[in-house]
Amino acid sequence: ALRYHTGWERAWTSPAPKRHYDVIIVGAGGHGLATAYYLGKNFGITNVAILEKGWLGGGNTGRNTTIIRSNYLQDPSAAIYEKARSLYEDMSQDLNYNVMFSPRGVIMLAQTEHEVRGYKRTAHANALQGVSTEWISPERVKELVPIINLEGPRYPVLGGLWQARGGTARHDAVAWGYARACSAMGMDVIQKCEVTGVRTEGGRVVGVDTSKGAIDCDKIGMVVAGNCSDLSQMAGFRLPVESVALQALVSEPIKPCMDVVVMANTVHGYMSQSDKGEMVIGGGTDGFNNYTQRGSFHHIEETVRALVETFPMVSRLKMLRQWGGIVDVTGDRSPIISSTPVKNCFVNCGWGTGGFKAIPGSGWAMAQLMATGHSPLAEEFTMTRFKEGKFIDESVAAGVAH
Ligand code: FAD
Ligand code: PYC
Repeated sequence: ALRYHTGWERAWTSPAPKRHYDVIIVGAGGHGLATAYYLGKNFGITNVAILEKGWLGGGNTGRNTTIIRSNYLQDPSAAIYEKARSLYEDMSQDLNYNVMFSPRGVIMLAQTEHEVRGYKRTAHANALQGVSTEWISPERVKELVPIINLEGPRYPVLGGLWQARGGTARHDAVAWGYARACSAMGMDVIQKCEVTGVRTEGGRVVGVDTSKGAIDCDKIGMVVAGNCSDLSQMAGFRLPVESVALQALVSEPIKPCMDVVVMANTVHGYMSQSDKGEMVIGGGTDGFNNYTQRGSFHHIEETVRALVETFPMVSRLKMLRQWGGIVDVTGDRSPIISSTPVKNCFVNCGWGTGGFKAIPGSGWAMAQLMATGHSPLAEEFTMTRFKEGKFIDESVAAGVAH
């Protein structure tokens, strides 16, 4: 069908690297591209290269299950995730690129008394933070999700935390939309360009070594998710982050049967239906650190078992594809958006299992931090908080078992 479709205009250019840039962003995932975009849009900084070792969006950004919500507990988290969620609302217009944001609503099921208390507490916190969420009864859950089994052989559904303006977006389109906009501002998006070294002089960053040669720069932003420990080691400091595989799978496409996103964190599985009709399913992280973009097999069985319990119709579905990504997990399950011990070297990582929803807010804050040295949205997310004991504990809101 595409036979006669030749001569398409490229959405972004693929130039050879220049000798020098004002800013180098390492990693062309959603967070790196959004950082570059807001550097240009909000601060007029466009002499920027975004260096990507593989293909654009080929990391976790292109591997995630696209859930967007801002129902976190702590104030700094609610602020940045809600900023992100609100930027998703008009991202398609802003980028003039359809990212298919679908605010269809997200339910986090409560299946133990402990979860009931936890989610009611989150709903109260969200009310104070100006984030619109509500506690809903099992009957309301059933109205929203007719295919659900409220009884559950192990855990009955006792209610849920509902965010009506949460939802999903097309993950690749988010990366492609930002890349096109960056390229249109004159930035260089350079793929197949692996950063292999970070050069410093007198404690400040001066450039990077790459598979396409050395490139000088005034500032560098490391935005490489599961590879952040490697990058920080190149620059001479360590990050309190562990890298671990998280996986997902999709079923064969079926007729529309569920028009909200459901997360069942006690039995541990979550599910939504894609526009193609596939049921998009995910579970917990591997229990050991690794760099395989695959995930352990026993997790598939555990995840599907949890979903069969919650949605009995899943037992009759065939699964089509399974894949994994390497997520970068911190001790308090909150991200790091921070300056580092190396001057003019900044890091954005630690989004773990939940950074897709944060992409625009994170890019907004990181660009502000890199351009001005300070960002109100990022100020609590320093890498020094782990030494100072100022944790931002989001282990419940993360929703995915680590
Ligand atoms: P990435 O998209 O991984 O981008 C980093 C880039 O850096 C990569 O492209 C990589 O190739 C590049 N890179 C690495 N090292 C180098 C180097 N040396 N030189 C040059 N480039 C380099 N989040 C949600 O909010 N909702 C979800 O539903 C959700 N589901 C998930 C499901 C799965 C299976 C997985 C794996 C993750 C999920 N996440 C979810 C988490 C989310 O995907 C990530 O937090 C987010 O995509 C991170 O984006 P990023 O831009 O930081 O990283
Ligand atoms: O952060 O909402 C989330 C999420 C769901 C699945 C993986 N992460």
